[in-house]
Amino acid sequence: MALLFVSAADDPNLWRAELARQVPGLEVRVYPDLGDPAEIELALAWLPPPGLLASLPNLKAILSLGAGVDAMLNDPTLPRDLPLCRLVDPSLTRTMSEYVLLHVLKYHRMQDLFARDQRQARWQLRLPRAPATTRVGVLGLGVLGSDAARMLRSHGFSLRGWSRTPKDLDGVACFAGLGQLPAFLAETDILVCLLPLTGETRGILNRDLFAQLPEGARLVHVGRGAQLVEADLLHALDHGHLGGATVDVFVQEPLPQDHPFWAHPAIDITPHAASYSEPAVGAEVVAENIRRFFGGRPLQHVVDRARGY
Ligand code: NDP
Ligand code: OXD
Repeated sequence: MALLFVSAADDPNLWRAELARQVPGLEVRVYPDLGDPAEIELALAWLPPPGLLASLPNLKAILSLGAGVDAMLNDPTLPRDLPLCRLVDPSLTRTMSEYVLLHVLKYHRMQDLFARDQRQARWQLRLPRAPATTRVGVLGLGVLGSDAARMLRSHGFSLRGWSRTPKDLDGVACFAGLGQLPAFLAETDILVCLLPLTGETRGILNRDLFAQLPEGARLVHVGRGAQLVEADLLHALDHGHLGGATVDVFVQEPLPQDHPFWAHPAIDITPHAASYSEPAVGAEVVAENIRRFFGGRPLQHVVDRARGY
């Protein structure tokens, strides 16, 4: 029995060493060196080539190396009857919350405006305000969204959050469902998107949604590229309704060289780098699922395929 590791974004040697330490005896093969495909029962994967997992005749479970599993679910050949587990990892959560805090603080402290002033050699005093005067809204209150909301709350920001089903989070005004989305948006100065990509969230960051935000609102987008209608963001920024955007995820990754986001003065870009799963930490979570698999116990963080996340 072997586990196949497939990822162009993660270091296979670090993961192999950590998994060997935590699950003695586990054989880890690194794609594309499959060996005998019939011996592979587990796959640990981030963006596997479409069709690869379907070609493993004895695969029993798929463990995602990412929190979002939309790309795997979009592969029509993905075996339907196998459990698919997403990554829920404290190091991924911490690094994401740090990223969100960093960029919310950037807007709250007007660092984006100071940067623009600097490019024009303009000396302009802008006085800081109390965090409670900045209203941050988090789309998605799952593992990542709720942690980011908690961290922002502890810095004193005024917090609201939106999810599919109702939530109760200390110090966070919670809204749920499409019916409550307008009320959530109307009082959000900085909008953070931490939604999974599903049929319902594809294209959700569009002209109509931006128009419901207060004038000058900022966007921090860390969900998935296809949630954002890129032309609508450019329109909202260029017509002054939105004041700035930080974008980590894109319809096409890597972002093409000639994409208008690169040079836009009101857009900050990072290359899908908001968060990171440290192998030593991520492997602990994965190892627990591998032990559960061997022991015939229920796996953790199994994706609800009907829901799409
Ligand atoms: P979770 O599954 O834990 O949480 C998802 C949240 O989104 C839940 O609160 C859920 O609501 C809400 N949601 C889903 N669909 C809808 C909808 N139609 N309307 C309103 N709310 C909805 O996911 P995570 O927090 O772990 O991750 C979220 C996403 O972050 C990932 O799917 C991925 O796309 C992105 N991500 C990006 C990274 C990056 O580096 N940029 C890194 C890691 C993740 P409910 O609670 O009611 O079910
Ligand atoms: C993701 C991840 O889902 O990096 O984007 O975990």
